[in-house]
Order: sequence, then structure tokens, then C-alpha cells
Amino acid sequence: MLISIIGNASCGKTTLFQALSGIDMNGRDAGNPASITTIDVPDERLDTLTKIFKPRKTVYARIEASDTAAIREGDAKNETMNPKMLHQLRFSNAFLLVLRYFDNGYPVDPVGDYHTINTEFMLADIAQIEKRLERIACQNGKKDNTPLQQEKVLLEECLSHLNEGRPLNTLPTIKENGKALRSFQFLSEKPMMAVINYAEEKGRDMEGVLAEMKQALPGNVPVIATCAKLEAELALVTPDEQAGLMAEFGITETIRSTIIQLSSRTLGLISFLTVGEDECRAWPIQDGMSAQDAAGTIHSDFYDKFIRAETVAYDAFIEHNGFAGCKKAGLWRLEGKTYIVRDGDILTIRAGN
Ligand SMILES: Nc1nc2c(ncn2[C@@H]2O[C@H](COP(=O)(O)OP(=O)(O)O)[C@@H](O)[C@H]2O)c(=O)[nH]1
Ligand SMILES: [Mg+2]
Repeated sequence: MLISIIGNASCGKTTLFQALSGIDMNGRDAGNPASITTIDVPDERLDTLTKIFKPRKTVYARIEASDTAAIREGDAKNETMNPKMLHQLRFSNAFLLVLRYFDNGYPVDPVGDYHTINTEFMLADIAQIEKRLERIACQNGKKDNTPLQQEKVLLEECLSHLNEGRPLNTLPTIKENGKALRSFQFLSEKPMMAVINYAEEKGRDMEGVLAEMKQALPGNVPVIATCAKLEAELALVTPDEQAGLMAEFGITETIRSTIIQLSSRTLGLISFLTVGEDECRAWPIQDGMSAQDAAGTIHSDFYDKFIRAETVAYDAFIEHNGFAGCKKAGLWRLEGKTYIVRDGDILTIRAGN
């Protein structure tokens, strides 16, 4: 799962990247699309299982976060978006939009900044759809082709939605026809989270600002607030110093932790767990995934040759002291292909040879 940090110039993207990654970005190539970090998702269940199984390796669910260059008004129309960056944006799973709320000499206008970027994304999608529709029109002249016709109908629906100034993540057709349209990687289809980046003033009450932003931005864009500059410093100091600074500034949870949780929610992710002496691991999957699909995330062979998933809920495993206790209590199950995996299921996949 890749989350790209986006925003306009000097809104604090690289500063927030430092807060998330703990990498000192001072003097580094700001906005280099290659600035990418892997974040382990903390999981107390996995910590407990690690104590029990003492495996050689513990692997947490992971999220990747990436810094990007600024997106400017006119980028889509003028095709001035760096192709490497556009490629990275298209392959992101979600966006973390930084909205500047500190004074840097330019007017503070977070809602306007949101609309600027949202508009660029919609224009980029419009350009992509129009190109594709032109190609379909050329091919269609030759012979009637039903899949192409269906694609055309879908794309025209997307286009008219965009032409009304609405991003594709508000179009129900997109969800229903996700597979047919996935290869386009539309920018305005991807989930967006907004981070209000405010100046470091001690004890500043951001609740009012947050409430105002939640009103002003679309309902499907969750909004959080932070002082990225302060958080970027927190990410580089020792845990003791961090605790001291957090107390001094009244920060109860780091932005890193808030963003990890918000990203998992926004992406609809849950984790199933695998255990053993070799490895204990959390596997992030989309909520609603079947046991066979979940098995496929471990190995494609597990998908192809899936037989059953031995399944125990984490809570039951703890309460009944392991697999044997769960078997006795009737809480050890053999689930088939279509079983919908739940968050915290401990799975052992049985597959054929
Ligand atoms: N006052 C204040 N300045 C910030 C904050 N976050 C970033 N800045 C400053 O804004 C400038 C641009 O930040 P940077 O992270 O490089 O922005 P980017 O262009 O979006 O990557 C730098 O001088 C930062 O120190 C903040 O929370 N408060
Ligand atoms: Mg930058």
C-alpha cells in the first residue's frame, strides 16, 4: 500500500515525510519522488504472539509513504506534471494532502488549496479519458465490439461526472465496475486524507479550525491537524526527549501513529495473522476478502491449490491458551474458499501440492 504525500509548494510535505519516516530530510532533494519510506504498523496482537512463539522473525503489516514534488495550478492542462511523479501518483493507493495553515508570506487558504489540487486531478483524469475515447472511436469504426462499447459507456459516465466538477471517488459506478476501470488508475478516484499543517504555537486549539475544515471539505475526505515542523523534530530525538516534548506541547499521539491508523481505516484494511517458530506475521488485506484471496496474498500457489484455512480468532487463541485449547472449546475451524476473513484471524492455509 503506497500513500503519497501531496500538496502545493512549501505546504510542508517534506517536513511531514520526515515526521513519518524519521529520516532527516535537511539538505536532501526536497520533493524527489524517490523519497519513500516503509512504516511498520504497530500491532499488539503480533507482539503477544511473538512472546508466545519466539519466532526467528516478526513481520508487521507495512505501509509505504512517499514524498512528492508540488502540484501546481495548470499542471494537468499544460502537461507540466513531471512524468515520473504522475506515474507515482497513479500507482498510489491513497493520498495524504497537506494543507498549509501557517504563514509563509502567502495567503493562508487551505480550502482553496484543496480545490486547486482536486481540480488538477480531475483535469488529468478528463485528459486521460478523452484520449481513450478518441482511440475507441477509431477502433469502433471498423467493427462492432461489445467490450469496447461497454468501456465507452462507462468512460462517458465518468467523463460527465468529472465535467460536473465531481471527483471519481464520489461516483458509485466506479465501485461497481472497479475491475474494468482499474487499469486507468484515475487520480480523482483514489481516497484522499487531508492534514491541516499549522504553525507551532504552544497550546493552540485546533478544534475550531478542524470543525470548519470538516464542513468545508467533502464528507469522504477525513481531516486531521498537526504541526509538521514540531512532529518532524519529534521523529529525530530519543524516546525520552520525545516524551518530554510531547508533554510540553500537549501532544497525546504522534502524527505518525494517527496517520497509520487513519490510512488503514481509509484504505479499508484489516490484518490476518500467521504464526510459527520461523515467523509471526501480520498480513494486511482489504476488509471483505475471501480466505482464498487472502491465501493468495501469501503465495499464488496457496490461491491456486487452496483446500481449507485452519482458522482461530486471536482473542479465542489468547483466552484458551493456544490451538489445543481452542480445539477443545470448539473454536478451531476449517474454513472454505469463500469464508470472509476477519481482522485478527490466525490462519494456517492448507493447500494441495
Ligand atoms: N511555521 C511552520 N513552518 C513549517 C511547518 N511545516 C513546514 N514548515 C516550513 O515550510 C517550509 C517548506 O516546508 P517543506 O516541508 O519543505 O515543504 P514542501 O515544499 O511542501 O515539501 C520549510 O521552511 C518548513 O520549515 C509548520 O508546521 N509550521
Ligand atoms: Mg518538499
